[in-house]
Amino acid sequence: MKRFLTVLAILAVALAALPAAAAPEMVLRLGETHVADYPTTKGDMEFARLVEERTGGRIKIEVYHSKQLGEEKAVIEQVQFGAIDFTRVSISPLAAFAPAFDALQMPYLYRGEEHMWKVLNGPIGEEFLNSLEPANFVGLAWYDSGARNFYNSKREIKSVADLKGLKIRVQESKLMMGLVSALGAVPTPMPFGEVYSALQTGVIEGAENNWPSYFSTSHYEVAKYFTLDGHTRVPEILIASKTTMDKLSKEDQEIIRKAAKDSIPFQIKLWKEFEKVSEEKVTAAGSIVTHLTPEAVAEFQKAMDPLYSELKPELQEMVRKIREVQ
Ligand code: GTR
Repeated sequence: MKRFLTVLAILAVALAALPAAAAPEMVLRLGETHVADYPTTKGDMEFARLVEERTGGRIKIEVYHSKQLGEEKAVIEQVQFGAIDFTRVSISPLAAFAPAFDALQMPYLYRGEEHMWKVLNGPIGEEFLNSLEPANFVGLAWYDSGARNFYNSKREIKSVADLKGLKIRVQESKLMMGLVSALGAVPTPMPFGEVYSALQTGVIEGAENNWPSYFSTSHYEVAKYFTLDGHTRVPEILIASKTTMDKLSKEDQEIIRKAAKDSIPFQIKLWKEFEKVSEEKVTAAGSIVTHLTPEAVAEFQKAMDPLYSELKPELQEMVRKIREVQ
């Protein structure tokens, strides 16, 4: 009995010495459309982990993946109102709230991936992150999203003519509607989560996205023709509600900004790995991948000319600056 009591006493002393798990003072929410094991969602989670660690557990960010808080556009609206604290989105739908962002997602704008990162990591990228405040957002960080390509259920696309008349789903973005129209196809804007069944039932015949999204949404099961036309590189962005940020101390705002930036290399690394896995998986599952000839690429690029000439002068000026970045 005595021995038992001694053990109990030791245990009690040991337990009392353990630091109590601090309950967070603030729990914030981040909305994400992708599933939990998607590289971008893991980037969000890394951001949340860094914030929690660097605030000693005072600020906890809960990541609601798989559209639990709604589709992309609806979540952006709620972040604008301050009802949701953070989200990670493609800049395509964000451009409806901050039109200058169209300049960053013009077709065939970047000479390649390296050029895009030079732009995003330089003064232009910083200017865009800071430009969101009048719309009540705080731009935190850029994430990788590869290049977007067309895929469809009907036929191989080897030239612009092959796209003619195809009903192609686009994000809720005017620019993307114009892009698809310029190629002679019929743009159909629709939330991301509705694309699979729309392809399956024939409401649409195609869509466009990067390898990871094509794979992770299983669109490859219902649209097996994938053409590597790389029409756009659309960066993704982590944003906060300015309403939320304004409630925080300057120090905590800084922790959040830095944590977001520090999560970028992690997201990019996972992105690269998952791009490869996605390509392998869809090919093994029977997707037919078409590489364009240089002539066909030139034809796709030429078809985009009207989109550039229709841009507002200040956006044309931004495009010029982006192209100058070496
Ligand atoms: C993905 C992107 C999502 C969403 C989706 C779409 O590549 O990561 O945020 O914009 O495309 O096409 O709706």
